[in-house]
Amino acid sequence: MTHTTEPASGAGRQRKGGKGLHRRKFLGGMAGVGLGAVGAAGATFSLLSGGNANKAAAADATGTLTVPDLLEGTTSDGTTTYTLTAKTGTNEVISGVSSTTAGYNGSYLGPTMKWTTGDTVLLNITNTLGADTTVHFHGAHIPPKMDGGPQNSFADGETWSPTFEVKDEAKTLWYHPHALGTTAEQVVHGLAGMIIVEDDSDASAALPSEYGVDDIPIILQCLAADSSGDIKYNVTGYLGSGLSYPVLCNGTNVDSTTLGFTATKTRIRFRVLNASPADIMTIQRGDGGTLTQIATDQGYLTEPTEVTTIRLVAGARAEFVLDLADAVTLQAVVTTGWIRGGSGTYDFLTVTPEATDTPDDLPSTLTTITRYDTADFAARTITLGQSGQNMTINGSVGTTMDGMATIMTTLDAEEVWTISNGTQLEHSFHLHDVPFQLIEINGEEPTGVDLGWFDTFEVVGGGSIKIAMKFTDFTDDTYMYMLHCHLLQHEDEGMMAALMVMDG
Ligand SMILES: [Cu+2]
Repeated sequence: MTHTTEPASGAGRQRKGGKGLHRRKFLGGMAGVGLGAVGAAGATFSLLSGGNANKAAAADATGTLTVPDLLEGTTSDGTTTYTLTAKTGTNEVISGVSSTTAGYNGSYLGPTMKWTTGDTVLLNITNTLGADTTVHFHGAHIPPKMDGGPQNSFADGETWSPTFEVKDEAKTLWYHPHALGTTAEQVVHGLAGMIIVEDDSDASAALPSEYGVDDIPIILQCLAADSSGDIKYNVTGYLGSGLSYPVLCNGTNVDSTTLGFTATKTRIRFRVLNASPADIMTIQRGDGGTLTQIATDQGYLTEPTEVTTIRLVAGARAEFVLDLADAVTLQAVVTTGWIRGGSGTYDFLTVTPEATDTPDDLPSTLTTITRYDTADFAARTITLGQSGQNMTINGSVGTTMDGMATIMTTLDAEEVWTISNGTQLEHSFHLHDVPFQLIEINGEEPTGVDLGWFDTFEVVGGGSIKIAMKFTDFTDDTYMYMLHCHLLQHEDEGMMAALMVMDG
C-alpha cells in the first residue's frame, strides 16, 4: 500500500534534493487571520514573560542530533515512580540568541518516559514555573482524574502525583501542560516530552527498541519568535513585527543546520511528534524515497506501509522505520496552520549508516485492527466554530469550565461523531480518553495509514471528519476529559469542550 499526501503548498513545495534547499525566512500575510483576542491567554506567566535578549556566544550548533534523556523510574511493589520538575531556563530557539524557556527536569523539553503495558506508574510532578500548570498525558487511556486536564491544575510550589495502570498497548504518547488559557504559552516555551509505551506483542519484539540507538525520538516544532528570542504564543504576539519562525528538532534549531545521526544498526525506528503550536509538519526523505510507516498516534498499523510523506498536524505522532544502505536525509515540510506561522522545507536530520548487521524481514502483520461497524452507533455532531474574538465548539466558548460545551455519555457507549469545521481555518481535532477510527475524511472513506488508530486528526477549513469510538473503562461524575483543537491558540481561545463519561 502506498499512501501519498501532497506535502505542502506555496513556497515550501520542494520534494527532492537536499542541495540548494529552499529555506524560508518569512511568511507574511497570515497575521491574525480570523483569530480572537488574547482573552484568558492574557494571564501573564511571570517567569516566562518578556524577551531575553542576551546574545549567547555565536557558537554553531554541534550538528549532532540531541536525544532527550530517558527518565529512569524506581520500581517497588509493582509501581514505577517517576519524578518530574517543571522549571524555567534558557535555550537557543534562534541560533545564537538565548530565549527564556521552560522544560521538565531541564531548561527545554523534557525527558522521555518509557511505560510498560500492565504496569502501574506514579508521577511526582513539581511545579516551579511561577504559574499554575497541569501535565496532560496526550493519548493515554487513563481515568479523567489522572488525565491532567484543566481540573488538575496545580500551583507553583506544589507537587501533583497522578497514578494509574498503563492500559495502552505499544505506541508513542507525549506529555504537556493543559491548564485553561495558558497551554499555548507553556508548550511553546518548551514544556513537552515524549512517552514510549512498550508491550510484549510479537511486533514489539521484532521492531527496533533500543532507545537512542535504533529507536529514536524526533520532536519537531515550528515556533514564532522575535529577534530578541521572545517566543510568541497568541495573536498579540503574532502581530508584532520582525518575527521569525524557527524550526527545532529535539530542541535544536535546524533553520540552517542539518543534524547528524550515526546509525550503528541497519534498521532504525523513528517516533515523530509534531509539538508545534499550530503548524503542520510533513515528513519525507530528501531523495524522494519511501518511509516504512508502522504506527499512527495510537499504535501499530495492521502492516508496515510504504509512504512517501507523513503529514502530522499539531499534536499528532507517527512511527516509521528505515533500512539504511546509504545516508538518508529527512525533511520537514512546514505548512502554516492558519495561525501566522512558518513555511518551507527543512533538512533536519541526516542519518548515516555505520552498521554491518542484516535485519530480519519486517513482520508482514503488526497487529489486528477490527474496523467498527457503526450501524448501531449513536451519532453526534461536534461543530468547530468562531464567534467574534473567540473560538467555539457547538457554539460555546470553552475558555472556562462553566462556559464550555459538555458532552455527556455513558460507559461502553459506542458513538460516531461528525467533526464539522464551520470555519475556513485549519483545525487539529484531539479527543482525550479513547482512540478513534476514521470513518470519513471530507466525505471520503479512509485508505492506507488512515485506517489506523488516532487521537488527533486534521480538519481542514470548511471540511469534516467522521470518527468512531467506544468509551471503555473509566467513568467519573466530577472530572472530565477534554476534546479540543490542538492548535494551541485556538484551544486557549475557546475551541475546547468537556466530555463526561458516566456510569450507564
Ligand atoms: Cu483550531
